[in-house]
Amino acid sequence: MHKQLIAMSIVVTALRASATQGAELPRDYPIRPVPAHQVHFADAFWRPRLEINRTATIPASFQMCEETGRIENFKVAGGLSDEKWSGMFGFNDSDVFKVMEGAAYSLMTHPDEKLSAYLDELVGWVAAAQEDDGYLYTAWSARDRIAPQQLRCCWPREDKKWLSEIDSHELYNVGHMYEAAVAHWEATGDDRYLNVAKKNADLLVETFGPGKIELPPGHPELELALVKLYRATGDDDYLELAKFFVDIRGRPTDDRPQLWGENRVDHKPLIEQDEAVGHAVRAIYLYAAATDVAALTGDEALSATVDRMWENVVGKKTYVTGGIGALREGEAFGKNYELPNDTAYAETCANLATCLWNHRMFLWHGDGKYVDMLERSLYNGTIAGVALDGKTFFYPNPLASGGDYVRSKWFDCACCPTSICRFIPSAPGFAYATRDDAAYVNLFVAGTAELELAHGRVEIEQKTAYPWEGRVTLKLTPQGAGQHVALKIRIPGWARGEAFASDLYRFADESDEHYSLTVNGAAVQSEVEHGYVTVDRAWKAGDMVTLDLPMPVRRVVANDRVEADRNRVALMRGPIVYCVESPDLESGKVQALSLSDEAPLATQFRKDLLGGVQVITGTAPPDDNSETGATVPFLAVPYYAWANRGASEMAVWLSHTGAK
Ligand code: FUB
Ligand code: ZN
Repeated sequence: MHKQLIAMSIVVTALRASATQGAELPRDYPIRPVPAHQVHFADAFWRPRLEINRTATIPASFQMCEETGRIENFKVAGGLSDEKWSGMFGFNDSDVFKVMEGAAYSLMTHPDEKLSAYLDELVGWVAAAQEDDGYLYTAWSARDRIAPQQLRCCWPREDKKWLSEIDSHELYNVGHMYEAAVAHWEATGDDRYLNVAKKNADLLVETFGPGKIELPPGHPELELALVKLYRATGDDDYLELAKFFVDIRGRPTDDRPQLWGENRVDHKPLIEQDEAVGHAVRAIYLYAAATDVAALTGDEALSATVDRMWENVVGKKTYVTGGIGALREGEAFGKNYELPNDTAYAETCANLATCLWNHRMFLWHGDGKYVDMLERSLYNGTIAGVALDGKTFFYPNPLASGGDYVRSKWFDCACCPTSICRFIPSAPGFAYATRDDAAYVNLFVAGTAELELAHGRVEIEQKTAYPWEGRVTLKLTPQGAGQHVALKIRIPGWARGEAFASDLYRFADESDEHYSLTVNGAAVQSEVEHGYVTVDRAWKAGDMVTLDLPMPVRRVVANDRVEADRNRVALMRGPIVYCVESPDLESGKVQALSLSDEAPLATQFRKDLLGGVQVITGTAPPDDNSETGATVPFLAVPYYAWANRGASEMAVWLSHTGAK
């Protein structure tokens, strides 16, 4: 990232903070994330994923955007091409923006002239497609050159801009454009793309608001992006518009006398909601944006709302993999405790959206339970959405399969692959955070990070084979000798007897293994508070902290109200949720497997399997119901790695015998 820009945005933030102290927009998150580009992952788990995303997923997604006309559409709208606008969805523009965002992150860590030149070209086409007043939505601008029979949905049905927002995604698209533009500006220092974003956002500020058009985005996302643009530019109008869009939802207006209903999360004002319903991606993006707005404006009702929605989502509507959105119909949340396994939707976009939201909840409240949920989704439901080679994708992520479900190279509605492009490079940004002189270590990933604290910089070098091994060492190098740092290390719930951050799932078995912590070899006795142990002391270069998190194989059971999981058991080890897959069973019949509660379970690292994974092994009765007492071996693999060996039967929740 451009050093000057970092400095500039720190100055903007500081000025804004001092100018508004005690005034209307007084705040921000009390905890600051350490940006992804200041964190270097050098481990065997994440490093290859970041590389694969950079070298395979992003280029392949650009290629698909080319092949499917998504990129040509900008030229068509901008009068640079004689082709027709093509595609099925008005939100196809967003796919291009999302891949551009991922590519910009990639440039921050891997300067690449060819990619840089390609992005320049794309920025030119996006700018060409922007109308003079700032409006940008290729399906509208090229409406005379559209083949309507091709369109399945999501373009202006009304003969006017904006008013079809229930479906059109005019606002959703530009949200993704702002995020890409900010990333591009941060990566290159070139403000051409940022200026396209600002021109569009200025148009929105003129067009929407009290006494102007009073509508929320049909698909939340713009709210998050407006906050990002506000942070990048310091322009309060963008934050105010984000707040307007959050507040107007669920309130009838002249422009939308009939509310759009639950699927659009527009059934009642957000601050009156207490149950997550409707389209899961829309809902979670909205809660994440509401968390931003609550933190930045001090809106207490909104803050209480996001807390309440979190309790509902985590307490009653999340899969053990961290996935959300149970229903295919409407891509929606089910009822409380309605979590079917084989028909689970758990869209990749929804799963990764929970990481974005939980990260914000952590920055707001400083509690490790939010990072526990982030980690659960990150290592399980989210990365299951992309094959190990980064080239094929899941849209829904079921927790059981009869063997007829495989990843695809692309989708007509390509939101999930393009979300992966932008999400994976942002993962290092979840790992560390700061507050005054406190340094939070949230994710355990070998590598280095630079943290700016109130009294100077600290470099942390982390060594670990996580998620396969629970030993983590941290070497601190403070800028000043004897610098005071309150090092806050997350002790995951699963290492403290809690299988989940609510009573939705619990460990079925006991474990008497406990975590331990030493500083320079001397044991540290420190209570876990809000999910963290704190080592508050003066540090000198080379001080070493060693954390040992026990990682026995654990059986997990669901709350009895989850009908789909009754009489079933899942396996976890550390943060990883396991599944049994047919290639690993002699009989291939996953559903017939029944695990005895008493059967010992072992674990080993298999470097030859699925890119190197820790497997769980054991024995189970044969599936022919014979009563000979003979058993057959079984093996469980990490859920995220399933379906990488062709079509397979798979189950996370296994039948079992015994009293657990
Ligand atoms: O509507 C845009 C995206 O397409 C949503 O986020 C996904 O759920 C899919 O419907
Ligand atoms: Zn998606």
